Amino acid sequence: MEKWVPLVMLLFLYLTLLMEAEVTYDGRSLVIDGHRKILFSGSIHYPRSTPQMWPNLIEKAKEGGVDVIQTYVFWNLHEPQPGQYDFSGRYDLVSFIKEIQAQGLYVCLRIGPYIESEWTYGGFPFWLHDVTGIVYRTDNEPFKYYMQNFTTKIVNMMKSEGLYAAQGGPIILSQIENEYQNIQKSFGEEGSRYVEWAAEMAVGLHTGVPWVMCKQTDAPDPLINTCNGMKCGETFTGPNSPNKPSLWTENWTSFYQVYGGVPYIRSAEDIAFHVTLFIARKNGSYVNYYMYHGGTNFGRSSSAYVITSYYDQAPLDEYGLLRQPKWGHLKELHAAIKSCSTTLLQGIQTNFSLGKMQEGYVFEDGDEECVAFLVNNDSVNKVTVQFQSRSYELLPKSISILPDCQNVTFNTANVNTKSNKRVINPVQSFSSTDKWEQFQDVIPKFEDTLLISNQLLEHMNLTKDKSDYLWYTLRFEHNSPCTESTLHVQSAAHVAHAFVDDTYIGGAHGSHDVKSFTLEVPITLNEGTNNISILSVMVGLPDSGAFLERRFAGLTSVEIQCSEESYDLTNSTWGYQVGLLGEQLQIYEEQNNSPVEWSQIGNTINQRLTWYKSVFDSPEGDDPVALNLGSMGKGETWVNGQSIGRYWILFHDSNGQPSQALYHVPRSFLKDTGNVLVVFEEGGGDPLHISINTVSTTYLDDTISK
Ligand SMILES: *[C@@H]1O[C@H](CO)[C@@H](O)[C@H](O)[C@H]1NC(C)=O
Ligand SMILES: *[C@@H]1O[C@H](CO)[C@@H](O)[C@H](O)[C@H]1NC(C)=O
Ligand SMILES: *[C@@H]1O[C@H](CO)[C@@H](O)[C@H](O)[C@H]1NC(C)=O
Ligand SMILES: *[C@@H]1O[C@H](CO)[C@@H](O)[C@H](O)[C@H]1NC(C)=O
Ligand SMILES: *[C@@H]1O[C@H](CO)[C@@H](O)[C@H](O)[C@H]1NC(C)=O
Ligand SMILES: *[C@@H]1O[C@H](CO)[C@@H](O)[C@H](O)[C@H]1NC(C)=O
Ligand SMILES: *[C@@H]1O[C@H](CO)[C@@H](O)[C@H](O)[C@H]1NC(C)=O
Ligand SMILES: CC(=O)N[C@H]1CO[C@H](CO)[C@@H](O)[C@@H]1O
Ligand SMILES: CC(=O)N[C@H]1CO[C@H](CO)[C@@H](O)[C@@H]1O
Repeated sequence: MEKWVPLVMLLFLYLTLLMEAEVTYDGRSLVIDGHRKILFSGSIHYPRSTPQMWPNLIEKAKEGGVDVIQTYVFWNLHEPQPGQYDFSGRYDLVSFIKEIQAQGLYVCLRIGPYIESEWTYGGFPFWLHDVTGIVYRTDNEPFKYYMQNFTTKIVNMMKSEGLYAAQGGPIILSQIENEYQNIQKSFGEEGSRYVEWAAEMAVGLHTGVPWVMCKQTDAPDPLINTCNGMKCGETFTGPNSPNKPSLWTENWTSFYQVYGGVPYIRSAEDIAFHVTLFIARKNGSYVNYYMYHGGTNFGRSSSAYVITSYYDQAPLDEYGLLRQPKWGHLKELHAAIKSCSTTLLQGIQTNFSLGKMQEGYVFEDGDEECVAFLVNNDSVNKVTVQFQSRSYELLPKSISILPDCQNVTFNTANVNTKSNKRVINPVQSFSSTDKWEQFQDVIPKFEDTLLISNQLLEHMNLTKDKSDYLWYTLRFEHNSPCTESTLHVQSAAHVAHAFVDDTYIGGAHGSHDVKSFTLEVPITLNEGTNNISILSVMVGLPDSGAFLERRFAGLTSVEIQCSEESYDLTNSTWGYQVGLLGEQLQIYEEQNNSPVEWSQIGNTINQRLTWYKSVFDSPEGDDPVALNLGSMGKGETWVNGQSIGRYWILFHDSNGQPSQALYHVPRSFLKDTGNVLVVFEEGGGDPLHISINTVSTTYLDDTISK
């Protein structure tokens, strides 16, 4: 036996050597195993879908001509408390990467660990806020300690699973920090020192693959500065060294959507134009679509005012279905570029004018190989240009690709893929009152509150992101007669609902762009004690900007105007309660013994602070499932104890429509029968008109596709 061991080991060593890929770069591209590569990459974030969806999403990306899957790493999910880690279920980063590897694609791992990404607190775990002396993202010892600790944890995990290309794994590229240049000025010298430190720290982890810093023009060697944006073919100032390639880490396929906003539709033609321009004009050799699949911000994971559906307009929609013609048009573009990538990567680039608004780019490799791009930047007129004594008609705002400098194989404005549209099939309704039970949440009494302070405390510092909700409650003694009294509340974010005794008197909210707001409502005061309670609500934590640790949310001043008198209650004695009773009791969990008495619902709709519960069977088939919550107001929904996200129907967009009415319920959250649906309604809604739907797409000539 013993004799065999060295032989087996040798064989094993030989096999691993065969598979190990060295990743370096030069002025043209990443160099994998000695070969330059043009790579198309697509962002898919593992916690925004489910492990059951991953294989299909990756397969569709691969079929669409994507070579690399790019993902952020979500620190707040993985380290909910310092030193306590969670990599289970949707958070299973290693399984996600192994699935990508199994399908033969590469990975770009953007560790951050600051990620922004419209993710609550930009991906930071909230406990960082309470670390003594911390200032995020600058030359600050406590911050650097935790950043290095988490980055090291992830890198070591990848290494121990053999996931770096240098070990035979799929990871070819990694990212430290994220668009730091946006805030660097706020930190002066300390900011520059931090960039140096972050680069050195990352390189010191010896992953064997290059690191990038995106939107960081001065990324220190050997890190590569990369471009984020919609038009990197026009905006990118280029690599900061001739030895570094032009890489585009975020080419936005759409834009994230906020409550009150409308979807940002970016056409397939426009994306194709700018991707091609980046390759032709900037020698671009890596383009990542942000997002290729956006998915869902489950639970309370979205950042301030960002809706639950994420980049639904991406080539794969929220449900993972092809969005056509985007997916198909980009697939054709990828094939056209790949057909001539050797020439693009080895050839010499020249450019020339073809007219006032027309230009050409040619890549020539010796006398044999030649690739041309003919650009028409006129967005109105098509034009005919002469190139190498042949005529070419160029469509408005388009680029023609000529892999042999003769024949056009692709024009960015000429879409051959058929368009499709989404079909929503209602399969179940909840229209009868006996399908529902309800539980009325309770407005806390001042004397029951556990925390008292004689000032208005900051919202996030109390909730620690364990809940969206914070009650501010006080007793107001009042003995003089008073006509036309009003309550004035100022809040720094995001929503406030005011109650006197148990009666609702009014509410107000801010928006993504203007977070502060004023609530001004008439109030009828009793002689004697008045119990005033204000529910402050956040819709996700902020995710960007300098000094995130110092942000202020919640109430900033409260005043009662009574006849000529004005009572400033800002520094009165306030009692606080974090979260709702139903949240504390976790009544959305699947339980045999409910901790509360659920009651039959009456005919009353539009009740505030009400929990609703029902049961439903899984729709037949495999089509994705969605709840239509269009009849509700604002709140959060759970299916079998798992939160499918916040909803906010009452916040209409400029067309008078809710920004999102349909909410994805992943198939893997469902059982065949007896699924428990729990809805917490904050603003008043009608549960009888909620419906269960399946989602599919149809091509505009009516053939159903998946
Ligand atoms: C990270 O911090 C934890 C404690 O929170 C410690 O156990 C661990 O050793 C640290 N890891 C590194 C790589 O510093
Ligand atoms: C592209 O590469 C060519 C060499 O083939 C070089 O002359 C040119 O300056 C590069 N263009 C850009 C924008 O980097
Ligand atoms: C070639 O491209 C460069 C950079 O975009 C531009 O400044 C120059 O005018 C172009 N040359 C011609 C002949 O169009
Ligand atoms: C096209 O024209 C616009 C102005 O209309 C300009 O901003 C842009 O840089 C031009 N792009 C190219 C590729 O020439
Ligand atoms: C957060 O609350 C703690 C008490 O719980 C207090 O000591 C601290 O000053 C507060 N921090 C901020 C930034 O409000
Ligand atoms: C205010 O709350 C106190 C204690 O909870 C209660 O005794 C009193 O009746 C309430 N006042 C009114 C007007 O409801
Ligand atoms: C409330 O107290 C704070 C300090 O605790 C003070 O700065 C502020 O001026 C006071 N506001 C009012 C309206 O009295
Ligand atoms: C860097 C960059 O190109 N940013 C652009 C991204 O797209 C938006 C919307 O079109 C532009 O406003 C930015 O300038
Ligand atoms: C594959 C292909 O279409 N080749 C054509 C390219 O253009 C030349 C000259 O215009 C034709 O002769 C080829 O047949």
